[in-house]
Amino acid sequence: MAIPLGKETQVMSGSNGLFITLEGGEGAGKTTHTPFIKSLLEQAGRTVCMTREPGGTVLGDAIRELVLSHTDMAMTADSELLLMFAARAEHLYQIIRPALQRGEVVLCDRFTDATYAYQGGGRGIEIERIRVLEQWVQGDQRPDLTLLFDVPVEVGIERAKGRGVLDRFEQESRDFFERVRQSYLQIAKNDSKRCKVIDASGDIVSVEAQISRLFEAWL
Ligand code: Z5A
Repeated sequence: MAIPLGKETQVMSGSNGLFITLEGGEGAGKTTHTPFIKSLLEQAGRTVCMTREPGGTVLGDAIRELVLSHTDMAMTADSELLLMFAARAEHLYQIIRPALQRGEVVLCDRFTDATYAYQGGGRGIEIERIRVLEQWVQGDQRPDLTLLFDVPVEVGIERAKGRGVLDRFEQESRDFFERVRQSYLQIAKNDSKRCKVIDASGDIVSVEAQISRLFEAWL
């Protein structure tokens, strides 16, 4: 059954900008490489709007705090899923679609692929249920390009360890993160035109070299 688009989705759809998302498991290096990607885009003459999920708006940041920091609060997988999409609906309405309509490049640290990987692969929610929400909240809006930073789970966990207190996701098991990784790789396989895998297991220079090559071809 086709879902009628919400008022905000209808009003704001259509844009001239570029929507780029960064994805990957724990400690894969998205945050580390964001300034480098931003500088490549700016050298190409583009204005970049940097943002992240969950977050990017007052509501999104409040949801981020709820789902990440409150490690002792009971939360079903469905509640977590719905909160991710509530944050996304606001993010699309307030930040992403307006920036795209101004012709900017939106560089977003995580988006709906993270929902498929974490709530789908990690928590085990059926993909079809996630698809319904994706269509509801986004309409036809999808990223133009996704960089998937891929590292073996052990490497990612080891890198992330040095950061002190663990959030709700960081407290998950190795198996959880393996399912997340495999979900991401499956997404990239199914949608290889949009989703480019970066081997992020090497040092920072080697990861930057891959990113540069990719953007040379892509831009
Ligand atoms: N989540 C979800 O479940 N569903 C959703 O729909 C969405 C999100 C949108 C957000 O957490 C959490 O929300 C996320 C999924 C969930 N949870 N997890 N896990 P976040 O934004 O706080 O965390 P993150 O996105 O996972 O960030 P991260 O763990 O920090 O990963 P990263 O940004 O990819 O890593 P990094 O900070 O760039 O690097 C980690 C460390 O490794 C750092 O010390 C670096 O200096 C080092 N590093 C990075 N690259 C290298 C290389 N190449 N060599 C050596 N060392 C490196």
